[in-house]
Amino acid sequence: MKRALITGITGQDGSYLAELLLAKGYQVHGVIRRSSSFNTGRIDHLYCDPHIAESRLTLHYGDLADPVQMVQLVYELQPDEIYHLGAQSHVRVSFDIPEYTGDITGLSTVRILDAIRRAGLQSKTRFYQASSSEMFGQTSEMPQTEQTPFHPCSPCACAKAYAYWLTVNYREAYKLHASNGILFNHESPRRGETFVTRKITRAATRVKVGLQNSLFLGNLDSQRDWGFAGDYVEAMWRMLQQDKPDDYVIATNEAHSVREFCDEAFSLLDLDWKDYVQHDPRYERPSEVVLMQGNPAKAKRMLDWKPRIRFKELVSMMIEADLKLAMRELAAAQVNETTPTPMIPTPSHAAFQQKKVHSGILKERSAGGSRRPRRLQGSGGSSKRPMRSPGTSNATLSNSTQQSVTKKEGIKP
Ligand code: NDP
Ligand code: GDR
Repeated sequence: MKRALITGITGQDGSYLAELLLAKGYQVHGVIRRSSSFNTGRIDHLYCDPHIAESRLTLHYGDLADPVQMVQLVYELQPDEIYHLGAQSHVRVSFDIPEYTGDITGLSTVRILDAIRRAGLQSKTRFYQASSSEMFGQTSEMPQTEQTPFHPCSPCACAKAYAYWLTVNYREAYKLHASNGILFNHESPRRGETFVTRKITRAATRVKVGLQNSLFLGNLDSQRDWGFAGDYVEAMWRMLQQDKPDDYVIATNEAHSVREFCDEAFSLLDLDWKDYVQHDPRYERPSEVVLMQGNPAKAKRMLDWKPRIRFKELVSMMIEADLKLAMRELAAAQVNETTPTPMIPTPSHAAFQQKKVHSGILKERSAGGSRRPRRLQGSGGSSKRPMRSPGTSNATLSNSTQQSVTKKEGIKP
């Protein structure tokens, strides 16, 4: 039975990859961070009681900042394959914590590569590095291929470029089977909620059920090549099954703007995104990657890989999943209606207050009236409205609820 070690197993890609490897009969080991709140939501469905003999998923506490523990884990497990997915992966946040990002996203790669070498596993352990299209940055070449020069333009992208070259270096210097997957943006219902696609699908569906009335975004003009995470982890696995290690672009070769994503997502719910989306410059980056589009021809030729899910299907899949989630949140908020109002509103209470503001929309829809949301009286609200102002306003919420909503928007990257 093959043994794989996944860093970042609790993330979007880690969860899909763990599913894939377990389905292929692997014994899977994952590194998780100790956290004061639960951080295993994406893999809970895969986890079995370790006392059960046939359990093939084992989790180990660890941190990519701790080289001693990583070396020990590699030495003890002697894995056949290591998928290094763990990272501080948020580009906007990397401008706030550049040094930490360099440590976790960049240096962690050399820690693991060197652990393989020092454990004498060069000829046994195959290594996958989660490289990124972000490394191309401000390139003028379109679409980008494995030959396109890098011009990273964020601390996250610079750290990824360092890790990319270390992977190439260990391959050349020590003959490690080490490959870079240069993956373009890939999304899913499991995508973190502060990345733009999930932020949009969460907001659109919450608007639909009356739990939210606005969405603050940064640059709507940037374009990304968005694929489905489930397809992309298949490519990772295929890279490590090749006789020779190499580097591959994984993409759909199709680019869409954030604006198009908003349009597609809100339209699926019969909503006009322009009624709800507002601009907030805090979500812009000091330097932006304007357009990313990748040509996966090499992956198709060498790995027999191609994306199965395209843009519209991806948006639809995410909207469908988030609508179910929003309905559950609404039901939970309705249960809370019978409990006394707390002095300091909890998120679910704040959401419920908003839902009450929006109850007019739900009534209108269920009565078969206009599909456009009814505008409420008493607008005033935010002064930051360079785009079209939304149909409803926080001014109708209680002061404390309004503060909690504003704070939440303010801290989300
Ligand atoms: P996520 O942000 O969803 O997951 C990141 C994972 O890394 C989480 O499991 C997180 O743990 C873990 N992690 C973060 N810091 C540490 C640390 N100090 N020690 C141990 N673990 C840590 O990323 P994705 O799943 O989307 O992406 C996976 C990888 O692929 C990342 O390296 C990303 O940069 C790269 N990539 C992703 C692309 C995409 O579009 N998704 C495109 C190109 C590359 P926790 O859950 O506790 O936070
Ligand atoms: P990205 O993804 O930076 O490409 O990094 P993200 O979804 O964060 O941004 C995509 C584009 O949308 C614009 N944008 C916003 N982004 C966020 N997060 N929030 C907003 O409110 C918002 N408004 C507009 C951004 O400016 C950007 O142009 C992802 C990560 O998974 C990286 O780890 C990975 O390396 C790259 O994809 C490939």
